[in-house]
Amino acid sequence: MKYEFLNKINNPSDLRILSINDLDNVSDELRHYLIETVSQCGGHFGASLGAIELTVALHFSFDTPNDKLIWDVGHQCYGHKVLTGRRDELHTIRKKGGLHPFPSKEESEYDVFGVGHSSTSISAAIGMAIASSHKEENKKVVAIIGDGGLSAGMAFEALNHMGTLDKDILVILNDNEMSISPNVGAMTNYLTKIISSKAYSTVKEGSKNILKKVPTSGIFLTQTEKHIKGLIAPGMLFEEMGINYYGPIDGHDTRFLVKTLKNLKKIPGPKLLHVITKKGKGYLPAESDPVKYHAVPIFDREKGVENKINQKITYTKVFDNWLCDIAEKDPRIFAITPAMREGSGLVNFSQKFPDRYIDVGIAEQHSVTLAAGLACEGLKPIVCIYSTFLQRAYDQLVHDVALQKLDVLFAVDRAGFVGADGGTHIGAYDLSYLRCIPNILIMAPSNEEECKNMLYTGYLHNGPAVVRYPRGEGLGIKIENDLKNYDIGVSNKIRTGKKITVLCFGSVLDICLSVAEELNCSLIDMRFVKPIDEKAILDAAQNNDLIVTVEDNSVMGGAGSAVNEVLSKNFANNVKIINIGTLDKFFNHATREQQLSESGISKKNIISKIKNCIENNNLYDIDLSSKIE
Ligand SMILES: Cc1ncc(C[n+]2csc(CCOP(=O)(O)OP(=O)(O)O)c2C)c(N)n1
Repeated sequence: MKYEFLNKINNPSDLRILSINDLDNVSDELRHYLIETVSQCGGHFGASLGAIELTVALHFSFDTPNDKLIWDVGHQCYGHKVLTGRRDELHTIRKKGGLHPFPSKEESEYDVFGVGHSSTSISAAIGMAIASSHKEENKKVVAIIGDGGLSAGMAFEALNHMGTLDKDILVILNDNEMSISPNVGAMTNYLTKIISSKAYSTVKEGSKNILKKVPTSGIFLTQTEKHIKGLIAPGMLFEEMGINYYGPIDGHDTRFLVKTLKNLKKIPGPKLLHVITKKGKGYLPAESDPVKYHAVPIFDREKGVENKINQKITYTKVFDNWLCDIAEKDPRIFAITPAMREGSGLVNFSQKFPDRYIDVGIAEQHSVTLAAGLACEGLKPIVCIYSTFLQRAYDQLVHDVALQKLDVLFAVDRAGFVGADGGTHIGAYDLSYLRCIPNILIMAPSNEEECKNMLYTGYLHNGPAVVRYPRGEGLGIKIENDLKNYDIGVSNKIRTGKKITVLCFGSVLDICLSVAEELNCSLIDMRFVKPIDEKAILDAAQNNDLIVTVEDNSVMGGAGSAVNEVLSKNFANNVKIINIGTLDKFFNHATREQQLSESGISKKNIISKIKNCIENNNLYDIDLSSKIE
């Protein structure tokens, strides 16, 4: 396709000089461009395709970046990136040094709020609207949130606040009836009712006429508003909260979207425009399988995304298999997900045990306290959650689960570096934020067999237990049929060497092993972060000159810090210690390997640190030079 219009749009003002009659062409070209580019570079896909007309209409109707567009999650912002000067870089998205996966303040003045985690947009918009009014700037503020994003507590909290304000805020509810998987919850049912009611089809036509009549005077506006409201009784839920509800309207009709937005600009106060879109719009395979096309690898446009055959089993799959097996035997098991059925490996469980599968929507806080309630009644809840999203439920973890010593197992996926999703999704803090909570058992498997056994150990343990494992494939080792209940707080010595002991926490074992073999040092797979194997640490301190701790969690407060605490508590200050882990900075998108290496979690860096330590401290007469690159 020749991008006759798109090639001339280097920023939204180039779009705004076009005629409204050209906007359909712009949308068509933008859609084609996204399909062409993302099929060659991979990335989030379906949500951006569904939001194309909306994106074009928003930048056409508002004075961006002076007016603020705040995208929720930000996975639907590829079209926005293209229209705001990043067209030619789109193919670099999610790669090291390339465009950020989501809107990022450091990348563009059009990305007015950094995102990645969902349901923040309305709160941020309220903050900006209050600031705009305080500074008498009269900026328009628009939050664009999906029906999935709306299922989170934060979004409800923000609406609750917004309805009491006289601030000029527009929330666009981009409703495609999908989260990553089909959306859930009473609000979703309510929205579906609005869409499927007769009101939608009549309003679709009827509101066109109404909006044409919207006058500029406040008094008449109120009458018009009333007229619209009268037609669309279902939106009364928002109305009752003090938020003017408009819609539902067709989110793929660019011209009508523009007319509506331009009219809504004239209406003061908090407003919500309900826009109906189709996820994956314009690429048939994505329309018919939006779950698969939520995010895609590189694919052939003719054939679509082909199913990947993994050589090695992923940690997520280890969890999936273990969970289905154990649930077969134990009817008390419930699996809870905050809207991450696919990512957390729960598709099989949800099909085999639908009565014991709970998708709460994007509601991490609720998922944890819900589990606490189930545990109070003697059931065995398993909260299946990404490390980065567990951050949302911290107080629930402390106050509702740990304090009451409730029997909840946390299967924490995507711990450590996660690669292309970037800084917003890094799971490098969980060991630090979990370790300080009393009553909690924390395990970090170094391979897939250990992962299975730790899940089992956590399941048998009576109290809160966490197994945190990384994104992606394990080491490719054989997974035994039998389940082992590990001795709590006992490590596993992998290798005996001389003068140096490497203490490995979790999935960085292969790196640790290569270091230990190269330098002939001892290597311990610590297995438990809490309770930590104090005996093994003190033995290592007594018999070595140097201890090296390695983990894919923040050095600050992480597992290495736990080792330091054991040493200082026992006055074992004869031994030098090097803590390797993620650095005190946010990491951008890159491959997981690149992120590990950037943080110095690599064979080369660890060996060089060991060498420096030996030299600087005159530790002993050892010639490592021949072995160090
Ligand atoms: C706090 C949080 N939990 C989970 C996710 C993972 N996630 C990314 S997109 C998404 C679905 C969002 O659905 P919706 O807002 O309706 O947008 P759509 O993809 O349907 O356009 C989820 C659950 C997230 N980004 N943030």
